[in-house]
Amino acid sequence: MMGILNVTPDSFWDGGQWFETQQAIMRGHEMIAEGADIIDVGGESTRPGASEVPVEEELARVVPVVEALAGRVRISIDTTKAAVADAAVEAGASLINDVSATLWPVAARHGVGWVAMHRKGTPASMQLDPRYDDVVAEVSALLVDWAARAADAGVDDVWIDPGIGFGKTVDHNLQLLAALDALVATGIPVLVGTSRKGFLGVLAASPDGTPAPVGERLPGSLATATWAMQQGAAMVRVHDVAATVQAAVLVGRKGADTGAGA
Ligand code: HH2
Repeated sequence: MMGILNVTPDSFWDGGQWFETQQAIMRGHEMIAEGADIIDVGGESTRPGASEVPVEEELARVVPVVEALAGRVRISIDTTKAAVADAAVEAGASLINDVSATLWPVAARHGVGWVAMHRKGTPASMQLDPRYDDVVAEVSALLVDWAARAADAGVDDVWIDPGIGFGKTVDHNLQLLAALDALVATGIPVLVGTSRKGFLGVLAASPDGTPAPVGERLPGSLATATWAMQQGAAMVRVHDVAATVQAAVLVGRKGADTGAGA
């Protein structure tokens, strides 16, 4: 389980909650206690329409948090900037979570892991009118190609992620989730992030068509995380670690600590 820690003022769900360094570190410890295996520290929102954060600002947000939590749990750095990835690895991160799928040379240079996520377009444009002939085939082919490039460059620990919500309609997201087994069948560990995303709001809209607000998307988040785990995803990226751990235990994807030797 990967716990999301956005040290940002504007992330679509936890934006502003952990923007202050000490608050972020506290939340990191809390997620470790709840059962997170990896904490994914991010200093720039990737939500549709988000504006870019200057590198110095992003460094100031994430580096102290990575430093404080590394050693307690595995840390991934959610960034698209090589300089931020460099500094976060120096501070103790061992996985680069890269929604731009461009930073494998950085991972190779440091000998750390790399997550290749698929997205179409940039946060400014990606949700305007995304189109694919065959979303599952196109996304899978690109991910496998990127993973091969990274492996050739010497990255041993490569993950692939279909990038739910990144340049995809509701239907594209559902097609990708339905076909997760095809990604899993590549043999490359699959990471899936659906947590509280917009398509869950659309699917849980009220009778008048108003999408469920982000605060009411936990049921969909748990249902899709559970589905992903059952399809063989190696990791789910979630805001709600404690609740998702409960779901994972129920489907046998996380050891239950019952105290009764069960
Ligand atoms: N989703 C988000 C950010 N990073 N990384 C991976 N590998 N997969 C994802 O699905 C993914 C990701 C968006 O979610 P969040 O970090 O909660 O929001 P924001 O980008 O607004 O900070």
